[in-house]
Amino acid sequence: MLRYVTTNGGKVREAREYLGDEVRQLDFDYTEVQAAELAPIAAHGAREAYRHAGEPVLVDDAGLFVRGFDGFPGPYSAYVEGTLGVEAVRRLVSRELDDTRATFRCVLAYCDGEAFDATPDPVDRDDRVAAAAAGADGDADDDAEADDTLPVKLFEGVVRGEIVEARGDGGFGYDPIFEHDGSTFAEMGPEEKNAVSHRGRALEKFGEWFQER
Ligand code: ITT
Repeated sequence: MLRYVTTNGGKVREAREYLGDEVRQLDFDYTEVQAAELAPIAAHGAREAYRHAGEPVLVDDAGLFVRGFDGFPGPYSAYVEGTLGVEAVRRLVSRELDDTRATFRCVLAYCDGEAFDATPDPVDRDDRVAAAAAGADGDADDDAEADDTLPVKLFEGVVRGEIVEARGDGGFGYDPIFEHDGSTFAEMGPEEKNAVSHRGRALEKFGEWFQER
């Protein structure tokens, strides 16, 4: 059984549209290492979640990257949603920026403890850098070295859009203020959102690979 590792029920609902009922949520709050990219965070999370669950896991790390803010809030999107809030992000963008373009990104990281062609080096190397940094902070028991040998496969989806005044009441998180092709994600039904969204694109890639596996 595949475990979708997230504390966010909205993500699981979207994943089920692609992967069916075989997917079960694993409500596990893995350590989010500090990194400028989503990939090392997701890879680290997948290894930790697999060690915790002992069965195949899929971690979903996502974020909203505002172009005029050099990608902020990016990997910090959940923290910013919980502190400033979505509406404050919208106001900040409209006050400070002429260019309101943004992208949503989603990285899925799969780990089942078995060997396969892991995602090429850069991601794993970043992960090692993050793990080494955690070790340098004095965490002598850090088992990052053993962890590193666990292959992780990554799948990424990206969608471009604009930050707009909130519209719609579907979806979750930043959906009401993210417009793609004339509609906000919160104005779209789940299928419609999945067909174009960052998560939908990543899930599609994962689904194809997983089926062959
Ligand atoms: P987990 O880490 O437990 O999976 P989370 O909600 O904290 O749950 P992330 O760390 O990936 O998820 O944070 C991503 C942030 O972006 C968070 O504030 C989400 O609400 C938001 N987000 C992610 N995907 C989204 C989507 O499809 N639509 C709107 N907001 C989204």
